[in-house]
Amino acid sequence: MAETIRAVCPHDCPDTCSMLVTVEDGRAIRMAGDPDHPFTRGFLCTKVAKYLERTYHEGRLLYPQIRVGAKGEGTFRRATWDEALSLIAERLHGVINSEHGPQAILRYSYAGTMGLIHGDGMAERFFNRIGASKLARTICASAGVEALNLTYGTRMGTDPESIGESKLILLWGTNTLTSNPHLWPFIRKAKANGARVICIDPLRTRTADSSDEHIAIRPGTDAALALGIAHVLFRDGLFDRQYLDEMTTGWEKLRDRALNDYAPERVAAICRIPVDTIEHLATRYGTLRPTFIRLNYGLQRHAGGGTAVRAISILPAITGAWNDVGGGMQLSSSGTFGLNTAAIERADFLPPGTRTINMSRLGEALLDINDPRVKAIVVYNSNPASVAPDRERVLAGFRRDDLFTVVLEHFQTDTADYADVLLPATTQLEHDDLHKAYGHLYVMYNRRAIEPLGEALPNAEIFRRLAAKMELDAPELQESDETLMRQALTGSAAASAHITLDELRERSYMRLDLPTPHLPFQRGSHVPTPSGRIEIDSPAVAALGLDGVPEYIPPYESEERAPELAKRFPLALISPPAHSFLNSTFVNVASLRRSAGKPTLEIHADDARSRSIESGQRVSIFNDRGRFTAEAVISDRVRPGVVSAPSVWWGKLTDGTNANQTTSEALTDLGAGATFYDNLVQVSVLSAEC
Ligand SMILES: Nc1nc2c(c(=O)[nH]1)N[C@H]1C(S)=C(S)[C@@H](COP(=O)(O)OP(=O)(O)OC[C@H]3O[C@@H](n4cnc5c(=O)[nH]c(N)nc54)[C@H](O)[C@@H]3O)O[C@H]1N2
Ligand SMILES: Nc1nc2c(c(=O)[nH]1)N[C@H]1C(S)=C(S)[C@@H](COP(=O)(O)OP(=O)(O)OC[C@H]3O[C@@H](n4cnc5c(=O)[nH]c(N)nc54)[C@H](O)[C@@H]3O)O[C@H]1N2
Ligand code: SF4
Ligand SMILES: [Mo]
Repeated sequence: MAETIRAVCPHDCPDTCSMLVTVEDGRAIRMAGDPDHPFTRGFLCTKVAKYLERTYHEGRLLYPQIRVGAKGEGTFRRATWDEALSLIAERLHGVINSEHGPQAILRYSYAGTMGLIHGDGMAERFFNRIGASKLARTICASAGVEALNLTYGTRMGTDPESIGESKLILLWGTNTLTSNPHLWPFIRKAKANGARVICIDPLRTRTADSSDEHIAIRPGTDAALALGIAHVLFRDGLFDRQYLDEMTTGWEKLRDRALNDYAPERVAAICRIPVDTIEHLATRYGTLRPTFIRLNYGLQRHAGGGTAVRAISILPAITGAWNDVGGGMQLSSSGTFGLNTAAIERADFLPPGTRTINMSRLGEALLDINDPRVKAIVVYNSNPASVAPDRERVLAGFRRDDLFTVVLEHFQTDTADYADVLLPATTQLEHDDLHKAYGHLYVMYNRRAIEPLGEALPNAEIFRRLAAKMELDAPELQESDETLMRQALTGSAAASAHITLDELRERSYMRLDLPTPHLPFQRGSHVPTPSGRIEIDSPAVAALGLDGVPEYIPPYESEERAPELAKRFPLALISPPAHSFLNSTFVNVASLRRSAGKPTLEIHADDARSRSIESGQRVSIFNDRGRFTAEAVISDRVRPGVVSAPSVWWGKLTDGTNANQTTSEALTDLGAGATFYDNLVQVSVLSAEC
């Protein structure tokens, strides 16, 4: 007897799809996008269409294991849960009771699942209770998050379901068809209504191919382009003075800066695009209505990434685009939800003064920090040995003999190879969870579809059992998933106050209680900043030592800031998400690895010629931090001076290397985020090297 269950895609993706899982005799046999969900609209992406291949993959971890070989070698013996948890309890107690103390334990996680319970839910509660070092989760979005928080007081944007009304759509630093595909039907609707779609991206992505125009900007220069657009808007009187006066602070300062310093000629030189392109773009932006900007996280992975997001996010305030249905801007809808995640995570358990470690500097954390030295690391929902920057240092850290490493995983990833204890976790089909989204406005319930495979356990259950094994007496560490869900839905903000767990379970997803469409910054709206306005001039930004009004900040690794480095390593490497992978997830799924092919480096013919590189040759891509290898693809999809290596490959499934051998631990201007795409390299033919 087949049964259909509604689940939620757990991945770090703005679309948070509703999935229909068909189960027969206890086995999931089919998965499809939910046709009834207003954002999912009946389809899943290339990757998650293979979720069953991943779930029933022969490499699934099915029982706890304890390391027997050298670190990194990946040889383990089977253990019982009791033995594995006893060992972890003993080792963590050992650290807590040593001179190092509990802060020598580091939690390390990101978004393997975005579920509120099995994501950072119960795990945070556990680590707060034992007083482990906090983790600043900066590896993806923190520059943009901080930029929006500082400028708008929250992360809210245009209702994505309304953008079919738009007449001009800027896809800015987003490969929408790859990384946010469920927005595309709405873009298509706008196109059918005559909208013009312009993609701003150094790479000619499949999204650029499907747009009306592609502006191949030089990486890391978007703030200059935004200020150039502002220049034209102010110069030509294309601004909404009433909106600026009522809703913003400091717009005159921005106007003066844009008019004085960001003439299209100068911006053209910074961004290496034609002056006309800037003029046309700005004139269209100032004269068409409604205008919508889809901004995604790609452009903030640079030195000035936070300021770039601030500069772009201010454009709809200049033209008053926020007043229009289908107008405005969206980076993340996550601040709209207001669920009570604090009640799950219990930061109040944490001893005052506990230090924070930045996850984007894991190499530094494991190798250089001594006050106290990290003696134990517990990794879950993340694969740092593949995805964290400056991989050579990360791996050197994991190799430390005096480091005790626990990894909770589905598979034996690059990181799992370094585990002392490796624990099998359930997938989304094997547990219940509660989800918000960052690209739409629905709260969702993931219902378990099948029994856990082998001895796998959900993250929250693993931490409950570990707490019991460690004899931690707090009853909160034994609360059930259901209790945690009810806590998250109690005391939440007005938009989700109507949602009860019982109704949500029955309906599977519920829209936030907001008008349709939701116009978050329409004139007259309350803006949750200290001034109650959109802070174009931000005292909080100034307090960080930056300019209070956005100003172009060149990449760390650029001719402007590091001319000597730029001579030795003249190519800007972008290592963007591959279409068939989700960060490093799915790399071990055979069908998806087949469609990804092999690690490639796209390089422009001019750059290839001067290095005697031919298509199909193996090349070495390197800088002072490290090197990786890939197959050269000569392509006009990259501009001269830019190379692209779709990522994130597992080192162990290639020649042991990936693009993060070259990326750096440097941090963004706002939000202390990772700067994956602020990365200069040189490329040479591999055979010539050896
Ligand atoms: N298929 C697939 N989908 C994914 C993911 C995945 O790995 N695979 N990852 C998920 C996650 S975790 C995230 S954070 C999102 C990321 O999705 P996006 O936010 O879309 O981010 P990226 O793909 O990192 O970058 C988007 C585009 O920005 C461009 N870019 C790089 N530097 C610059 C710049 O300086 N200026 C401009 N204008 N553009 C620039 C890149 O070339 C890239 O095409 O996608 C999610 N969705
Ligand atoms: N060079 C380069 N590096 C990048 C990026 C890039 O564009 N270029 N992108 C960056 C970005 S945007 C991000 S968000 C990070 C992503 O970094 P991560 O969040 O580490 O993402 P993944 O690589 O998808 O690894 C998630 C892991 O969690 C595991 N997992 C999934 N669900 C569960 C669960 O329920 N329990 C447990 N215990 N484990 C689970 C999966 O099997 C997977 O191995 O990578 C960053 N690294
Ligand atoms: S990864 Fe994104 S697009 Fe794919 S199914 Fe999940 S939420 Fe939908
Ligand atoms: Mo991300």
